[in-house]
Amino acid sequence: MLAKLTALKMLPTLSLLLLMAPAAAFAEYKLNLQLPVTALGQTIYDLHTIITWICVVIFVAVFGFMFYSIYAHRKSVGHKAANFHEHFSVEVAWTVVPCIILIAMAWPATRALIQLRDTSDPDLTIKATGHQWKWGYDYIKGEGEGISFYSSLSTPLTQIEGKTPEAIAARNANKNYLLETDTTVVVPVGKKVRVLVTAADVIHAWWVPALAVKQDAIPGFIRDTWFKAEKPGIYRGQCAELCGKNHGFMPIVVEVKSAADYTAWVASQKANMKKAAVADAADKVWTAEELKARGEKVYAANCVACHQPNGKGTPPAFPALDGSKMVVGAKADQIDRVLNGKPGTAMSPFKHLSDADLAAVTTYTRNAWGNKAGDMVTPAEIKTARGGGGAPAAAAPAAAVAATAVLPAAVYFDTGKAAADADSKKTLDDVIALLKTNAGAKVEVTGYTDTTGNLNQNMELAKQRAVGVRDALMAGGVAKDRITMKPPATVEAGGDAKQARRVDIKPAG
Ligand code: HEC
Ligand SMILES: [Cu+2]
Repeated sequence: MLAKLTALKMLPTLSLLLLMAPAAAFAEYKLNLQLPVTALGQTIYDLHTIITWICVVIFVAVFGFMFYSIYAHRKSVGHKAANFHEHFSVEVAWTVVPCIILIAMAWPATRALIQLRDTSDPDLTIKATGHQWKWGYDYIKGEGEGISFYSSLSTPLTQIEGKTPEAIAARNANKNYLLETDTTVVVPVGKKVRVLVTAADVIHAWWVPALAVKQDAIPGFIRDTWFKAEKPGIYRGQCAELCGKNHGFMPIVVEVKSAADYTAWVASQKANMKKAAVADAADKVWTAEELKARGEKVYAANCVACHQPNGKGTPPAFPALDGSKMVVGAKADQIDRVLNGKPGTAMSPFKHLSDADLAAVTTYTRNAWGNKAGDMVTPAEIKTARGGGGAPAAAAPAAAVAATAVLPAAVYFDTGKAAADADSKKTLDDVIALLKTNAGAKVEVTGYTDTTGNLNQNMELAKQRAVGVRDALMAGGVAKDRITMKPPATVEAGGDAKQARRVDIKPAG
């Protein structure tokens, strides 16, 4: 009897032990959140810990009290039930005490939530766009502005399929299995990074636990979040929204670097972009060999996951390109399939690759393995297929434009107006005149906004102003394919409001 009683009295202690046991038993499997590397992340982590313990204490106290009461006052020991109703002080106590506990928990939690939403005054802004199934990144403000790339899963398909003992061993040894990408988001340490999150097809979510960010990416909307990493390192995350069959195959890797390393990274990215722009100049004459060599790389980076390095695919899910009638057949069909994909299948559009990359990869597949089409696809053919239309632009160098005093030009808008102000009409006329005399010159158009007010509305207005400028240029006789529309950019809040309602026209390239 007494033994039974002590055992029962120990129940709460036992349940607490049970709660903690797994942590001791599987030390290498962490049963907690990832360690945060941002101050706000630490706040969230601490909140989670303290609130969990508050819950544990309440749980133990309530159940301890309940079990004790049931046991000590049972009928078999002759206990007589007390019979009272409406005990004023008890009722007040059990209303007030939980209220105080709830407020004590909600207060710091709300403060953290408000901080979480405060995306003002970032040092740099990056746009993350979810695609089925990869992430696209555009650095749109701050050092690194203009850098833009895609980031795809880099875990080899053999490891994912695990068909051989070697592949399974490799998978087991791979610490970053399904958490590794071909390119990484690089950011400087100790700087406030604002991330604009959106999606191109279905809802995704940008989630990096160590940075305490998790934001849904919704097509047609721009949401934002931020983080300020306090420790250099590599932090991994995933898409956190069930976004289709390869939902688990679009990880996120953020590399936090020191200021100097970040600057070096920006410089190397920009140098690569310049090199690529020079290498892909519209007037470049490609040889079949050059295209094939480049195509092999493009294929390795974009197509092997499904069509395999040997071009055999994994039928029936992924058809072989080696020996495919479409690949060695009419160029136009193949270009269309690669450019636009096939809706409803895993063959998604590859429009985001450059003309040169697409020409290279189609040329490569037409002539690799057993395929012997013996011809080549040029970037100009891709351009035509894109609907860019017409003959390639006459080869007047863009530098001719940069050398004049007209560009870059800024067109200003009055508050709330969709039409340019009077001075700017003259600027537009100058730009049109300039473009008429430089037949090959192209321009980039960027609308600006600031960080005050409603972000989506601002972005929409900036876009409308940019479209207004493009339409004005087109009305002046400038062909549409000579105007590249850039994503809206932001100026610092608190600056000259006029600058936040401008549209820049810059020489392209
Ligand atoms: C995510 C998987 C995936 C990736 C990556 C992929 N494809 Fe495909 N591809 C497919 C599927 C699935 C089909 C079959 C579509 C269908 O049902 O007709 C296909 C079909 C094709 C076809 C038509 C073949 C035929 O005989 O009908 C070509 C050409 C092709 N892909 C080229 C490429 C190229 C080039 C790349 C890289 C730039 C690429 N694919 C990347 C999945 C993929
Ligand atoms: Cu996703």
